[in-house]
Amino acid sequence: MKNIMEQHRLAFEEAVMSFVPKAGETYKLIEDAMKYSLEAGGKRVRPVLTMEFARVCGGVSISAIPFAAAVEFIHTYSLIHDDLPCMDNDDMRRGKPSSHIKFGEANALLAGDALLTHAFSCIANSQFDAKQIAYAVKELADYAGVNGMIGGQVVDLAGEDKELGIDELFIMDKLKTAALIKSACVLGCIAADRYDNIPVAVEFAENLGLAFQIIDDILDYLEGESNSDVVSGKSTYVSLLGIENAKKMADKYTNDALNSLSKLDGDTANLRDFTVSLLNRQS
Ligand code: GRG
Repeated sequence: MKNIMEQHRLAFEEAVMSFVPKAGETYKLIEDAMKYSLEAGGKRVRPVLTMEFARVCGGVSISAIPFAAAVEFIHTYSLIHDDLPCMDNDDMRRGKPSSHIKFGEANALLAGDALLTHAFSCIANSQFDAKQIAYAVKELADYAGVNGMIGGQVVDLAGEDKELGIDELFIMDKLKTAALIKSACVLGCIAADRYDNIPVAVEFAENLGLAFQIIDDILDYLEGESNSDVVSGKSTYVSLLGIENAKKMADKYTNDALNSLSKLDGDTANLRDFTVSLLNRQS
């Protein structure tokens, strides 16, 4: 029997393409571009967190899939835009040519825009009641917006011209990485009507998000010259703290995330295993 997070992932994979809108024949290219970037290859960390938070909070994991899809759509749009020549200029994503390499820069920009816009349609057209829908839209917009992922990306871009200190790095990653992970956990609570669990979900997600980003930096460093952030000389936890201290920092935030989970009253065993598995991941 597969573990529960793997079951969530498989259920999500089966459903995710059904959330992509059908485009008219003349402009079907946009549907193809959305599907291309959404196709399997991503780890689906955020959607499985939404589904598991819904379950831990007493809801049904598969009924949270429209919320999980919304978060994954936003995540995928951010990756498409991040790969563009005007941002990180990466030719490969999830083991395939990036969207702009495959479809051209303008269509990649539009595919990202379409995913961003449609994320809110996934929520608005879901089976949840009006309060849940309104709350989910507000939370996702806030975490993906100016004081969330977008703000983090602005700090990241500023870091191309000057070295960021460790405090700025934390500010950047709380926004760029942890904010969307927060939205995933919060939307799971909303799907189960457990608004009271949101503060703990946010605390857990901030710790997990920081651990996740520090590990991402460590993996990039180990990849060496094939990684654009390493080659461009951007500040990272590894460049500022050294590899051993970066590993200790990832351990610390993983433990903090596990401590946050102790404050939830549901069965958090799967979330615990998942948190530890992200610390030990190789990609
Ligand atoms: C362009 C608005 C805008 C934002 C971009 C998400 C992002 C901000 C940039 C992507 C680059 C990056 C390293 C972001 C940090 C978050 C992160 C580690 C993203 C990768 O997430 P994974 O590992 O990716 O979950 P997969 O492919 O597995 O879904």
